[in-house]
Amino acid sequence: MNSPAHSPITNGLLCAIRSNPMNKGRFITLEGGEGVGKTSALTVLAQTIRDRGIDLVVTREPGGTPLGERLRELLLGSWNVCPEAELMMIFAARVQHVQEVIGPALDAGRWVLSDRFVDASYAYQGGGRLLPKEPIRMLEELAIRDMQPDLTLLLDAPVEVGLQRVNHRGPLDRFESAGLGFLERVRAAYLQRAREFPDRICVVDAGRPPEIVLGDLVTTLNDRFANDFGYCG
Ligand code: ATM
Repeated sequence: MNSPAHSPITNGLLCAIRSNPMNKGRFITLEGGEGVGKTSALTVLAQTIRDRGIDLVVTREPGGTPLGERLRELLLGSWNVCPEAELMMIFAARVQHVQEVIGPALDAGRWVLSDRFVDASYAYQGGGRLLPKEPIRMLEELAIRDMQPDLTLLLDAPVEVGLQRVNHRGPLDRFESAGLGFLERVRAAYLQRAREFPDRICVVDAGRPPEIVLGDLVTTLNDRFANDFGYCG
């Protein structure tokens, strides 16, 4: 198999079936560095799922709850936040998100599409901020236990490509302005996660024109519906 960085989107077909009782909803996450096109991807993915008549909750991290959204404002602000505080704020938002939104939705048979989840902490706080993996793993265990996504779509593009896109959007936030080295480490850590969890994480080459990337995302999702999600609605 190609390395995740160069895998075509069709590697979605190779992603193995993850066990999940049929009566529970499915949990899909979207990940990627800065400027990889997550916003349009989220819209297209949500539409593709809803077109099948599925009851979908679209949410995001950090955020997704009143507490999480307040923490998000603090996290993106321009003040000094040390890496350890950043990690704990993100997990405070996450545990609230899991208990208040994600868990109840999945238990009710609804599907959840989240703009970022725990892989982002390994990428940004582990890779970007150079925090060791062990405390992240411990917080993950405490906050989400076995509530891992059924499918994660990782939009991957060279850092310079993403930066060119965010530079056109206006003032940069605390993460976007953390420097090239930080963003390179975030990308590398995401790709490392994809190598560690090839069954769950599908890497999408987001350096291509948006219409091609979005088309590939829909194909991957539809492949999943046909092969793994056991849902032919
Ligand atoms: P969005 O880019 O998805 O809006 O997320 C806001 C920031 O939160 C994002 N960087 N920027 N800009 C990365 C950061 N973040 C983390 O650092 N760790 C996490 O676990 C999550 C979920 C987000």
